[in-house]
Amino acid sequence: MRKFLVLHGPNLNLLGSREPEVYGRQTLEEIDHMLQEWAEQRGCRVDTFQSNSEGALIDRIHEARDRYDGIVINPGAYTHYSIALRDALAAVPVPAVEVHLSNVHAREPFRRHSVISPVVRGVIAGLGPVGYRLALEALWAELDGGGSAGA
Ligand code: CA2
Repeated sequence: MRKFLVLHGPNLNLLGSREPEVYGRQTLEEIDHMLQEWAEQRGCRVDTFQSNSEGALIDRIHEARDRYDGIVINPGAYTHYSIALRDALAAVPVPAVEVHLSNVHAREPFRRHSVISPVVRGVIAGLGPVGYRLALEALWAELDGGGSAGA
């Protein structure tokens, strides 16, 4: 059975409670539920994990080696500066997709730069919660031999 790991970074546990104009009204629990429904339809497993701690996210990435077929990660604000998270993703040979709920390119200039993007298969930003599902679909297609546009 195919297995995917979805990682949610810092502050994403607050979803639904504040800044709905930026991040929407869905709670993280509702997003995770939507991903479980996707997993049921596909007959695969999706494990979800949220942490406000860089180290906890890195530990889960390390543990993903040989355990998961793909990783979907919204690194939250770590996107913009965590070399440690980037190194973990680069070190583990599991394909990963970076997801952002908001369109980071239409916001403050500091959000336009991601230190994570160079080490993942692709990036989805600005499409809200559906971005997570699209990321899983992309990883699924790659496992089916769909390949990716990158090198
Ligand atoms: O758009 C995204 O998904 C982000 O990764 C979200 C991060 C932000 O730092 C990135 O630049 C873009 C922040 C997540 C904070 O989530 C909140 C949710 C509700 C209320 C307050 C914060």
